[in-house]
Amino acid sequence: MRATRIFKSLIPLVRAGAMALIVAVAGFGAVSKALAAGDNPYGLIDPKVISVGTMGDAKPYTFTTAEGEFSGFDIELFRNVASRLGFNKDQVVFTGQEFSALMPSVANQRFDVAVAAIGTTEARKKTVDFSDGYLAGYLSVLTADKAITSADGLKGKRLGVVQGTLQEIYAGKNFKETDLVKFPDNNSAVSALNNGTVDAHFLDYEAAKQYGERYPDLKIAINIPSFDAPAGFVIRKGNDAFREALNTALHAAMQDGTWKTLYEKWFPGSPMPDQYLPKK
Ligand code: SNW
Repeated sequence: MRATRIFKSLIPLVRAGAMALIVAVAGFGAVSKALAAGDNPYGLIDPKVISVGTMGDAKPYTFTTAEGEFSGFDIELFRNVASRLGFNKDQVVFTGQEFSALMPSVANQRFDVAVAAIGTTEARKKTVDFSDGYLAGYLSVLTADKAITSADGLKGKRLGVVQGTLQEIYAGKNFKETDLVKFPDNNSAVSALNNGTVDAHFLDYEAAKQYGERYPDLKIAINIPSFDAPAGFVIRKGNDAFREALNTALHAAMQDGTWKTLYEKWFPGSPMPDQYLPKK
């Protein structure tokens, strides 16, 4: 009897507490208002922030600056897209991870999205979903060895690949009699290349170009087209509202010239593909 009475007397208190919480949270703006309404339209881990998995050593796509900030084409494009969904700079949180962990981490809800020049393939679509494409280019072999000018030249050589990349898959299928050496990230592979542990490293074209500028002995020797696997934002399977919102914002960023501006900033001198430019 007594317990019930105490319990009942607590109900208004609990109600008041909940109301106070909702009123407090509602003060933080549009995103938080949706939260107060119990709303999470994009199915985010935390409705107030977009949690993004990325890489620290894939410059100029994505990398960490000396100040420890994430930067690069993919990062700036994603920030711009997120701002169109109402998420400002502080509401987009980037975390660096090994490439091979990115897609599993999205599938396991550690991140809402992965952004790191991740190519769209049927195999990957079995575990995660992709936004529309925003970048298409080459897979490139970087080396100081002048004997390497074609797949043939890789025979008997040691070639670095980052685990889980399209480069790993392509090399395994197409570079016969080449020793593949798997690395967790680009920096460790390029260190191995510079100290002679491997003869070449296989990575994305713009990142290869960047390492070539940093270490002038290293040249791009082979380019493999990867236009059938354009990079997209990777999201959890079935998170359609988020995917559609990202696509709408992405197309707006292409249409108003934002994409072009970022492309010219981060990939100067590279040919400009017209499929992502404003349509008349
Ligand atoms: O398939 C290409 C795409 O055409 C564009 O050139 C950007 O890079 C790719 O998406 C391939 N990127 C690799 C992959 O998806 C490696 C990504 C990385 O190192 N961050 O496996």
